[in-house]
Amino acid sequence: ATATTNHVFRSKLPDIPIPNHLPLHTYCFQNLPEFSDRPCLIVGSTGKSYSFSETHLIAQKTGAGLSNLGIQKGEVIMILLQNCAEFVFAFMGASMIGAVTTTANPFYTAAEIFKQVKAANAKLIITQSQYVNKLREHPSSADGADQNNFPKLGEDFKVVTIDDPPENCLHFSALSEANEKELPDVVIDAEDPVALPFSSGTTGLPKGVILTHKSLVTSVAQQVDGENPNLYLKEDDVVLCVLPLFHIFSLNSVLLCSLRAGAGVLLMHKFEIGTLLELIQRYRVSVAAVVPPLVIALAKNPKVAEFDLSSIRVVLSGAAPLGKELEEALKSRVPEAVLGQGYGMTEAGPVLSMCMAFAKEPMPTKSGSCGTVVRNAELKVLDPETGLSLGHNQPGEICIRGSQIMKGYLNDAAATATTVDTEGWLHTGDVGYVDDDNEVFIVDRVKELIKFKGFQVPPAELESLLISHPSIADAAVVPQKDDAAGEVPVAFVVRSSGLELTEEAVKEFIAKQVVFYKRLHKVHFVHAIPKSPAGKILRKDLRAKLATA
Ligand code: AYL
Repeated sequence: ATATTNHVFRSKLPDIPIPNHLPLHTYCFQNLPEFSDRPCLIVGSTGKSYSFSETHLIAQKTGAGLSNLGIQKGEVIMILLQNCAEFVFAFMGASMIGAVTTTANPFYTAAEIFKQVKAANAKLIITQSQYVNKLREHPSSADGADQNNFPKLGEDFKVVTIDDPPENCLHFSALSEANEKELPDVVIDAEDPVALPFSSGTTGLPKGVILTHKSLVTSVAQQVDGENPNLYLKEDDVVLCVLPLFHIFSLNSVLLCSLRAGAGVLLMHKFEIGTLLELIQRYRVSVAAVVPPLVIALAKNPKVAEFDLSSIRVVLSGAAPLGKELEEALKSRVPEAVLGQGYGMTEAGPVLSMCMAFAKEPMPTKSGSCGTVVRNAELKVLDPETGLSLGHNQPGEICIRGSQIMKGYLNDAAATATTVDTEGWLHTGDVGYVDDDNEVFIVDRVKELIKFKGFQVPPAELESLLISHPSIADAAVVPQKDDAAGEVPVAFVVRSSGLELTEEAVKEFIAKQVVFYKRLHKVHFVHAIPKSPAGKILRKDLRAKLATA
């Protein structure tokens, strides 16, 4: 290894002019005249499709409708939906009136939803009737929250459903059938927020991540713009959208990139292997964005052999590490396709690196690599000891700088300051290195975050719930490796009195309050949680304990 240097890594592709002065919707629909009649959205479950011009028009109507319902520039709406066309109309429509969209998982419990509604100050929620009950029942105050402190349906926020509206709710047609001529004439600054996904980042509870028009335009351009785009999407591509749009991977790299490039988006509201294979075959899906658990299904499920997947030319895996053996196993199933990874983090806008084999003029890549840093950005690898940036092949904390990264966390200057330093570098909490060919390899994570099938499980959230239990004195939650999910959360718990509290009771207590993927898979009772003199949980020690158990 060479001595420490101040090394900055760049893309192998030249920088390009990026029109990041434009609002996101203007940028995404900028090339629309070239493909206005081509299919833009295809709804897998019904076969209904919307052309680019139809999608653009309904988004405008939806923007006008949001405005008619009182949503103003800078205000937040929440989309609480599985993948569907309405998701797209609402997100783009909100952008058109300068409003901000926060997205959440419709499987969240009432408590999880309310925390986000409150933190984001959402004025309107777009959902499905089956989830409305969760918006009425005020979550139990397990974390000591005051019942009167919760926003109320009808008073603090309106609810719109995409199906038959329950009492006090409106139907989505109130938005999508508004007169597009009533779209208000708002002036949008590139630095205005447009999306507010929630992420726990390197530490603590989920926080609102402010992504501006400039961030998202830059990120999309880094992927699909230029004479030699890093992620080459064309008009005749059909891009699989089975990963949830409420997560930034799918929202950015699937939806926004396809809109910009003129590719069709095949929407699937949930993952089911049979339906997925059938739709891939029927619509001749050419680009598939996946997460490692989906790669497992495609590589191992015997049903795969019964379908024609020869249309797939690109498989993009992201959001969690993809093992080499798994990559090889998938290769044998789709031999014509190029397989590679994207590496992202919500706060990074989100894409840091992308496989160069996806470029219009592809370059060879190695199995296991997460791609090369995107163009118009700088990446460095920090030595945790010296704070200096490292050269090739030396692992350290990955940092990224560029116009795509978040503006900051919502109402949390302290967390923003620990994540983005004064020179503009975003510290990811991921450990990785850049090899001699400038390919990025992620080898570890120094942040708390647990990833279950690519979904975030913030330990601090589970720890605060655990500590709220009357019989628990202290607790820590760490990841445990798992073949199917990548990682699962397991807890170390100190009982406050006696030995009555059982593992089952602890698991049950958590399961009632959180979405399925945050459930504890194991509880270890201990006498004390190992902590540093400053009181920080020594997570490494606990993880090591699990590894040797
Ligand atoms: P968040 N390999 C290993 N770890 C990964 C990878 C990868 N390819 N991608 C993401 N991670 C981990 O905010 C890493 O620890 O965003 C990172 O800090 O939910 C964390 O997940 C961030 O989790 C793309 C490709 C977006 C990927 C993404 C990832 C968004 C996940 C767009 O094109």
